[in-house]
Amino acid sequence: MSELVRYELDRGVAVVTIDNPPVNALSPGVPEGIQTAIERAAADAEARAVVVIGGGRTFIAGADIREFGKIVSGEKPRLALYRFLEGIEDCPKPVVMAIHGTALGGGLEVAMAGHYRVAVATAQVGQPEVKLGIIPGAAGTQRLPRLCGVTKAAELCSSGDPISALEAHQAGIIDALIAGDLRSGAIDFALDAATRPISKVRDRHDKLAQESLLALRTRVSKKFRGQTAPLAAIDAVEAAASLTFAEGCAFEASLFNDCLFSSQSKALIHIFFGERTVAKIPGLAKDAPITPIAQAAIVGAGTMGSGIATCYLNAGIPVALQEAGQEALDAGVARIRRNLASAVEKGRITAADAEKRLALLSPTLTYEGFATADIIIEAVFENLELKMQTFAHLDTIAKPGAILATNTSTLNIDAIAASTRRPSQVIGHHFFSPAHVMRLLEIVRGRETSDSVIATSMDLAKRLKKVGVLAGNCRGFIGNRMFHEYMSQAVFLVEEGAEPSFVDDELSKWGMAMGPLAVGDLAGIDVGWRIRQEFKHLEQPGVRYAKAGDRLAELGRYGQKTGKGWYLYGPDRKPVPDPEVTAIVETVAREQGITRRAISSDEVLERTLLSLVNEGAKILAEGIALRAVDIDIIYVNGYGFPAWRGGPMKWAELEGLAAICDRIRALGWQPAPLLLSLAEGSGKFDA
Ligand code: HSC
Repeated sequence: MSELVRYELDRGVAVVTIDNPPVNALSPGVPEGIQTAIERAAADAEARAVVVIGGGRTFIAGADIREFGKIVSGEKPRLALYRFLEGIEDCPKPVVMAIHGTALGGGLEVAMAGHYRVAVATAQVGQPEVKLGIIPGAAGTQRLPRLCGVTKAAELCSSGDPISALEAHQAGIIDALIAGDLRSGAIDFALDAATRPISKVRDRHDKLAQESLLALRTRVSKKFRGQTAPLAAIDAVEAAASLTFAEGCAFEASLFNDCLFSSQSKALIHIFFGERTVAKIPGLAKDAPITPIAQAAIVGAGTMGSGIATCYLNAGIPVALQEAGQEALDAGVARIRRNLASAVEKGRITAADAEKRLALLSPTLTYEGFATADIIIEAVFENLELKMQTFAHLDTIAKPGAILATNTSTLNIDAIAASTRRPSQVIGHHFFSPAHVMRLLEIVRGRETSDSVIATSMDLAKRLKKVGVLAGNCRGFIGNRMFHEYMSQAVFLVEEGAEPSFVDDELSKWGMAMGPLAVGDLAGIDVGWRIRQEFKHLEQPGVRYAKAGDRLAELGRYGQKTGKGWYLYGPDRKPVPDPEVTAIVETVAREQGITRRAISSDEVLERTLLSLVNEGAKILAEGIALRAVDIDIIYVNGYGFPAWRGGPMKWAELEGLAAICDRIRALGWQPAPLLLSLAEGSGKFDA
């Protein structure tokens, strides 16, 4: 027997245990091990039935995704996989799949090849392949509709979202829920099943009626704009109703192949592993102690402060929230209440949960509760002098060992740290607005930040349900330094003749969650304007600066909050193009001697996207980002960059770095030296 799969007899049942930590993926050796065990059980006179169960924390989490990159042709491995699953189904003794943790992707496909599935109530099942840019590739699109019907199967395969064991039981995917010990319950179930005839899922037809999937297709096209796998998953499931099982599998196989070899799947797999890679910090002392965070305090109850407070409350961490004036403090508390109420409305938490969380909040005008806090987060106005004063004060009240974090989005962490006597305890925690919604936390290390403070921050990010990415200290760090270049190009394009809505539409058609100018209106044009004032002394003669945004801010057009910015906004907050903006921009262009002209869609995409890539490469070369994937994870989670394009750096790599350098030159710019050297070498950022 393989080391990855164990075989033992228990009360006359062959128990086959998969033991491939951490998640029992179907790595090489696992399918072979299961197959051998099933054959042994079939021949074992003492075994009346078989139970297949996962060792450790889960059933099978799917195919081994790391293996996908090695596949050059999908044919051979998949055919072997189909035969392996049919081998389970052809076992003359009942095979019961006992599920705990997750049965995902290939894991659920293995489970469906069994004659029965039982699960503990906490288990989850699903076909998440579309999240990796592929579709189920081991007959999942053909067996699932045979268990739960075409519509439900198409929903599961196209959304990629898992469902609870309870829902799977109601849908017919799971035959029984086991209370108490899973292994023992599954053996009881198997002994009972041994008294009944066996039926194979692939032979079932009773749930295979043709159903209209039009509404689902429309929903999926909208939700997964630009992606091919979700619609391909629907096609494959739909085919189950009209084709034989073997024909359906062949159809699935051809769609699976198209998806597997697409750049969308490469991009999404890169993001899957990237989200796990960013948690690993090379060079950080392995034994760096993680400070237990039991209590937090926040300075500033504005939009950011109250959003950050909501995150901490959601994680069950008590928060002292300070503001200088009663009115502002009350407004902050009201915002937190609204955030929690909205989670209740959406059914994410109960009203009782919301009250419990709110009870953890202590609003204060006097820094009460700060002296005992394990972490203090500063979320005051984006002004260096103010932040330095705030930190100097926090230094006098925080307990020794407390972490002092700043939510600055651009300012110098070292300057802020220098205003305290404990620069090693100071770090940037750059949250993205709305802070309780956006998944990204950019963690900015200063020159003297200790390993322990970094390790604690990375750990805390997970507790707050964020993706924490470590960045070095420079103006704007990773995210906003790149965004500055991107936004500047968007504004230049408008100054040169493009309508704001044209720039935004082209980028959102390309896949960005929102266009940059609409983002500016959402975040507040005044924010960027104030930051530019802060850095005005650094402006150089002969270098072009985006002026039109400043002009809008000077006219009080701050964006959504004032009802007008790059667009006009009514109560529905939908952006409406405003001829006044065109007139303002024309004036700004005239003042700068710019002759306005027609701008093509290509030019919009090239200038905005390549500005991101070129600046990203500089950031990488300077060591501000640890790896290219850190930049990608920041852009996908904080800036609405489409995950299926892999983030700006992976996108550039998939386009070909040599071609990217040529395209940058064609714009009259200099490619970053790192891009040039990689283009001549491996063509890959992580080589
Ligand atoms: C699939 O199954 C396709 C099928 O249709 C078969 C197709 C046939 C193809 C034939 C060839 C032609 N593989 O997330 P965590 C690693 S597609 C490899 O921190 P958690 C992960 O990288 C697959 N590695 O744990 C991490 O490694 P690290 C469908 C995998 O408890 C470690 O395990 N399945 C892996 O928070 C721990 O992971 C999925 O998409 C995998 N499948 O969450 C499920 N899964 O420590 C993907 C995990 O070195 N996985 N790893 O960083 C998950 O959603 C989550 O990992 C779990 C656990 C919910 C399972």
